[in-house]
Amino acid sequence: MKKILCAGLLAILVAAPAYADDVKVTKAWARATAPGQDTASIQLTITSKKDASLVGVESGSSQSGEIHSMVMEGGVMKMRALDSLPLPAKTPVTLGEDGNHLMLIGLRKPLKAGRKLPFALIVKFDDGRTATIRVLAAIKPLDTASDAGHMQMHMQH
Ligand SMILES: [Cu+2]
Repeated sequence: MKKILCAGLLAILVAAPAYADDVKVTKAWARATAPGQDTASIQLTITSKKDASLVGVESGSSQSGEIHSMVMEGGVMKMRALDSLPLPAKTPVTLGEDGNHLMLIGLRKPLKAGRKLPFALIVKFDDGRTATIRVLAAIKPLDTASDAGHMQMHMQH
């Protein structure tokens, strides 16, 4: 990562030299989109060296991004947008397993399996500083069986 200083990464290092390094993101992935689907759910593991919160997600590939959690409401699983998600120091937080995930809304083009989806996470440290972490998510082939339920929920947003 550090060896490749593309223009975008350089900008981050200049803006937040110490802090971009304090957050590690691994196993980021999304599913390829089905025809007509314009949202993408991203799963990943994020670890911050210091107490912080995940406060945003954005991508040039979509109009907006949200942090989502799944909650039971009257026996029905629903998604709710979170303003922030706590990232306790040195504790890996996995978005995906527990129903939390990142959602890109208004995709500008379909996600194709095998390509990469660039996006950025906005992390706010408890000392008030913020950092932007650029990540590439792997795009996995569409799994229609397990994705149908998720898409259904998003149509009800
Ligand atoms: Cu969602």
